[in-house]
Amino acid sequence: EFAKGVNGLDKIILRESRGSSAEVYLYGAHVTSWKNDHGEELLFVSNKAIFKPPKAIRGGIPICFPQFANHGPLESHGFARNRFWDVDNDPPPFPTPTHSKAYVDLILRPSEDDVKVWPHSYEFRLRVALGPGGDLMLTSRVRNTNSDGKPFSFSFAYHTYFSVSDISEVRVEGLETLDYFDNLKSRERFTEQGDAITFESEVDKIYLSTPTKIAILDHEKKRTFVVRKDGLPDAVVWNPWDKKAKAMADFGDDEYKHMLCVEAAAIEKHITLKPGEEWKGRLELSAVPSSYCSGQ
Ligand code: TA6
Repeated sequence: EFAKGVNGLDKIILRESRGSSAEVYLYGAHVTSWKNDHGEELLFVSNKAIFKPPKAIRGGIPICFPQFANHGPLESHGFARNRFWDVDNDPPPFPTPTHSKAYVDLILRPSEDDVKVWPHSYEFRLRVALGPGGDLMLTSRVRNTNSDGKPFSFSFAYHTYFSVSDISEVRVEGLETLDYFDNLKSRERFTEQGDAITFESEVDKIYLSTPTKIAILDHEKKRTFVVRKDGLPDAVVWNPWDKKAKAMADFGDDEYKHMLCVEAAAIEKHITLKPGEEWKGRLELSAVPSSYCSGQ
């Protein structure tokens, strides 16, 4: 169903029969809400988020494309997150059907101005779907439609902001012993040691070639988020902590305690598409009550 969001921006509300829901803004194809069947919000959106172009919405699931962060000449995280997408009424079929009635298809094509900063022709299709159990599924399909025979390369991330009760009680499992780039140490390459990842200061790391499943355990809420990804080898973990929080105009000073970004991404190895080729990147999120033996 269509609705008006903050500042009159168009959004689409998805509702699943058991009660879960999600909201997607056409601005950025940005998921700003994902609620379980108890109506509890599972994504973090800042109280100070600015819902006004060209600023990207702080929270939810920004789409980083065709560039991650400032790893290139484009604006931070590329431009997909601050463009107006269209509803795609007739998307090409998926090889496997979406087992859901609650979904929407969006499409982004380059404008004349976009071509000046990134001189390529493409179709970027995003399907956002709610599964019967309330899982949130995002499928991105990027096709090279260049008519000049040229390939293009890009990096990508689903920059997901999870809502957590207390960051100091959170741990992330599935990234132990992996190599990562530390953005706080001039992107040096390190290897993670020891146990699950916990948080006591700013973190901004790109884990490389990760497993397809990562878990975020929120002890206080007794909730585990399970992130499943496909076509996205890397995973970014980010929490700005207190100093960086204060430096961001669209983020509350204490909000870092209640969020964690775990981002399914393709960063280290860029994706290259020849004309006519298509890439697919899938993210599946579920939120389950933690049992005593979770993580074992
Ligand atoms: O994904 C982590 C990161 O690249 C951080 O370095 C951080 O600054 C953040 O994303 C947010 O970027 P933004 O452009 O949305 O302020």
